[in-house]
Amino acid sequence: MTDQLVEAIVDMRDDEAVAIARDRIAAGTDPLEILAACRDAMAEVGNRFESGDYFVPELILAGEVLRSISELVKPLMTGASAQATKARIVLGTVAGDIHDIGKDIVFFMLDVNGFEVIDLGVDVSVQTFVDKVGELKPKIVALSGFLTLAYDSMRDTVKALEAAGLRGDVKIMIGGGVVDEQVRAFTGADAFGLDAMAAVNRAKGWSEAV
Ligand code: B12
Repeated sequence: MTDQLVEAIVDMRDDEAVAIARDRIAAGTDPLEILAACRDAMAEVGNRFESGDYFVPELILAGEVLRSISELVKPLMTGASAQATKARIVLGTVAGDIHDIGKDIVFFMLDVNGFEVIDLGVDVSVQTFVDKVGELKPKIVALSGFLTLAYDSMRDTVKALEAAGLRGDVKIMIGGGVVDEQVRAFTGADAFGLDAMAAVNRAKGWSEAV
């Protein structure tokens, strides 16, 4: 089935894409459905980039459209269940990777669900994660990354937390690009998640268990 929003994003009709998202919001469409359409569109933009039909400017434009749409959608998600702080979470995009749109959505969803989230930003060095975990003593560390090389950075970060004697104090989840059980095992993280709701559900499970 073709989706007008997906097509508009993929075809770089940025104003139209934002207008369609606005209309859907006005019509009461579930914000998660709108984000799912964005994800499909980004996957197709990624495919075209890989096949040489699109270049970095298209990635940038698609990223900007997605950011505009997620800004529209975010306020609708505040109903999720803002309640007392559940647990402190340190979040960041790992070393060598600057993709932050997915991470920012994860930040937002954790925040509105009552977690205290400290966002370290993008291209976060292994040492910064170690320093911040030592200083802030979070219960959970959330590592984001969209590049294949991010898997190495995730693994290095987990190993460095271990070496610093901090691994036993935290649960670690990873997410971003193509993550699965194999990647989780490679990195040494405790869990992986495919979207922001998975991050929230995992964090809820962990904060209730500890
Ligand atoms: C937009 C984009 C960019 C933008 C990023 C803008 C920004 N501020 O983030 C720009 C133009 C900067 C960019 C740059 C590059 N990019 Co880029 N980019 C993309 C694109 C098209 C979309 C990514 C995105 O934002 N998706 C939208 C979000 C919302 O997606 P989402 O997956 O639904 O997000 C959810 C999950 O990821 C999850 N999640 C995220 N973090 C976490 C964390 C945890 C703990 C959990 C549980 C869940 C979780 O929750 C999110 C919300 O629900 C992807 C293609 C794709 N298929 O993803 C390529 C892609 C990721 N980029 C790619 C490449 C190659 C690059 C460049 C190297 C290009 C270049 N030659 O310069 C550079 C790398 C720069 C760097 N060092 O990081 C490749 C990566 C290939 C690979 N496997 O390594 C991809 C896959 C494109 C492709 N198919 O080739 N890129």
